[in-house]
Amino acid sequence: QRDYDCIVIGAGVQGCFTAYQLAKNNQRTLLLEQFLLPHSRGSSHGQTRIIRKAYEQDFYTHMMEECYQLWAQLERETNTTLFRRTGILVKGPEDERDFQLFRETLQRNRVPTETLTPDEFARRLPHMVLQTGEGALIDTTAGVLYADRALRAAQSYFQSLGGVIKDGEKVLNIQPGSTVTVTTASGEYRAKSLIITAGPWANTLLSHMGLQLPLTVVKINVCYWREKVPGTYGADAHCPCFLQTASEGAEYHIYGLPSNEYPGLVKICYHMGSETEPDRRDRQTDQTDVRILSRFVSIYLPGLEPEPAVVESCMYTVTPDHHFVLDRHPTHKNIIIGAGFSGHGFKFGPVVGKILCELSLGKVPSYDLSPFRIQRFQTHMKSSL
Ligand code: PYC
Repeated sequence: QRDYDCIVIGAGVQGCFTAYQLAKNNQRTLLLEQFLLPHSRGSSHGQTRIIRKAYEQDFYTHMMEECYQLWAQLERETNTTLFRRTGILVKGPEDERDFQLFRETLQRNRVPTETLTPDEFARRLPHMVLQTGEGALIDTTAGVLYADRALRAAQSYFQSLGGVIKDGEKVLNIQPGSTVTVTTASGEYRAKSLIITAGPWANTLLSHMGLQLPLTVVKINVCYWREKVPGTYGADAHCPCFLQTASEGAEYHIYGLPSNEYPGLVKICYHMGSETEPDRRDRQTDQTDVRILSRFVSIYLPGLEPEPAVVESCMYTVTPDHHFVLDRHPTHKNIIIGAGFSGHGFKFGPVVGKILCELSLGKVPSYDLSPFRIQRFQTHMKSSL
């Protein structure tokens, strides 16, 4: 079959959930992926991600309300466990704006939160360090998402609704128009609308339509740290996920998850990396993020060896303000763009899919999309708007 209602390019988490939503809306949908599935070349691979309501901006906390419901819905539809509740510890210099923003958003939105005094912290989290002047909060709604399992679940449910996935098909050309034509090495496909959810390859695809967004692709060293005593930081030992706000020596956040996928190893990442080209990710060998993490681990997590035991790679596609792009192409209104998830988009997959589906069907979106509009970049991209 060559003719569809909608084609989605990119089968990462955002593309899979978009295709799933389109199929639920009775759209004949093709999901195209350049690599054979599953793969670890983009931004959606790996076994786990964090889900949390703790955010610096209300609009993300609001979107998370529905995200939790939609994750649970996919669990029921596919009879799969996708979420484990662990809570997330948010900690950092109490007088700094960054920490205060989290506290205020949690309070304003009445997210179930615990505030830990230094004594409570020492009792509850004896293997973590709270320095003088640091605050500590636990968003008790947070937890771990089983990421690769979630992608498989969304894909299989999409296929069970008649959706078509073609992997190993790189897009060579896009011809906009009232019918959009997408050319791959295997031929041409046509659809009434196109949705681009291509992660680090967003600008490569948008170049076919004369658009370039101010996106920076960075390589993230995903580091796993060995516990000196196995289980110390395990989910079974009630260790929460954690988020260290910007602190001395770390301009960006540091995130950690309790040991889970690799027994005895704790996943901790720095929320920024060094710029890379998506097809040359492994040529980027900068280790600045690993050095920042080593210092963090030796100060704050004394029960871990201070050098990573395993380092995997991932890419973030970062916008100047770290907010997503969820919008129509400025001139081709039947081309919808989901991009720039800036390393914090995975948990939003179900709601992003719903929004991109709504845009493609010409429905009024369920959320105020002003933080996510392309127009906000006008000063960055005068030439291509
Ligand atoms: O947004 O929760 C998050 C996150 C964790 C690791 C990277 N981003």
